[in-house]
Amino acid sequence: MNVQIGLVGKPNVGKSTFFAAATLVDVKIAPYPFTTIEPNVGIAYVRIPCVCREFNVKDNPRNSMCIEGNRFIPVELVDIAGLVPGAWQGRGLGNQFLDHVRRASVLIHVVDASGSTDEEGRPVKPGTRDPIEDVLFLEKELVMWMYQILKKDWDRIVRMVEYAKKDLRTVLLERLSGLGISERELMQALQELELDKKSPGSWNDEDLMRFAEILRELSKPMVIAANKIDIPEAEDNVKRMMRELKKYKIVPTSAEAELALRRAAQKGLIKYIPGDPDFEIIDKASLRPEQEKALEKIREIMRKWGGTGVIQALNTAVFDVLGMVAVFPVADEKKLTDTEGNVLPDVYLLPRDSTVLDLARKIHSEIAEKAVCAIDVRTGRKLSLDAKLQHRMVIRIVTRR
Ligand SMILES: Nc1nc2c(ncn2[C@@H]2O[C@H](COP(=O)(O)OP(=O)(O)OP(=O)(O)O)[C@@H](O)[C@H]2O)c(=O)[nH]1
Ligand SMILES: [Mg+2]
Repeated sequence: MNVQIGLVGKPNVGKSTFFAAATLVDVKIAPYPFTTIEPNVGIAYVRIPCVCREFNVKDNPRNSMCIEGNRFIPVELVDIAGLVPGAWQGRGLGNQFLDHVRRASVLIHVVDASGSTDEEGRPVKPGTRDPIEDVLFLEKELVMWMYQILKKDWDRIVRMVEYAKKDLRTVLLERLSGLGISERELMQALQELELDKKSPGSWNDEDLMRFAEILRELSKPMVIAANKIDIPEAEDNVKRMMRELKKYKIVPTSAEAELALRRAAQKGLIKYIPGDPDFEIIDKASLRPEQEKALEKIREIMRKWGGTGVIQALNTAVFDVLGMVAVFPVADEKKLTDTEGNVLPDVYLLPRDSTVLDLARKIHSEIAEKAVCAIDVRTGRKLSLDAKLQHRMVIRIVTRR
């Protein structure tokens, strides 16, 4: 698995609740700050329409799941400790926190949209805290963190480039490799700011700060989960966030509702496919009145917002923000099977702009060595090894013997 999604945010906003709902791993959830200290790591799923219905086959998935024509693809989810202002200087669980951010390819910033927690996560009356402040603060923490990593070493970087005549890109890439920044991202950042034309000795603080800002955007792209939408005060805040924070994708969520639904479904009380806009009560007689009331309240929230938003937030992170594609490789393009006869067994998530050859490499190095071309199974068309993959393609890789 190559996608790691990090859940970040100040304490007490619902990160662990989101994590528990998405993974069904039992973790500690409590109404006070710093409940989570060690990060929780688990498997969550993104959801796409499976191709089984379109091809009219009954599939037997191996690396994913298919529920009534919806394919659920595993991704790694990490629930990180809460972040408080000044973390980049080591406040709170600062350094530990940032260490876990390093590994994530995309972040879901869980925000308390109801405004019922202050800047450090202590409970306050709903509507008191402006969640937009929380978004801006986290952004600043991440930028300052990157800025400080660069700043600390800048004199050395200058010496290496100007006296030891090393290439700026190579030196920066090495310095930033721990942050998961690729060469392409680095080049893009340098070009956008026209810093590639400037010698590092002449960069001023403002250059360094803008550079850190762009690196943040490129290397740790972010989705905002505007959480706690079940609290009435959240509604106006969510609307305002959508108006004022155009730079981010904002997904309204109720992690608590999703967790309740998944648990009820696990117990067989309801039928709910994660990500659906609604659910069905299976056995009304076995529900206690307060359970039924709680479920009906959740239904109202879902009607209003189109669902609980948890799967939507994960999907937005993987497909919209990272731009990944999900591809179904098969060995037999007529039967849509692998070599063992499993129908549509696997689906792979690949980064934006991946090619047929990238897919082959991902399946097996031997397949990549022997690959000559591929078939787009939907159209029957031949694809070269450098052809770009598209989302929901079914592909047969043709190999020489
Ligand atoms: N109303 C409402 N409450 C929620 C929601 N999600 C989480 N909560 C509550 O918010 C409180 C904090 O939840 P946690 O999941 O522990 O928060 P956290 O962000 O992991 O907190 P730390 O680990 O301390 O950083 C708990 O009382 C949850 O029940 C939600 O969608 N709606
Ligand atoms: Mg937590």
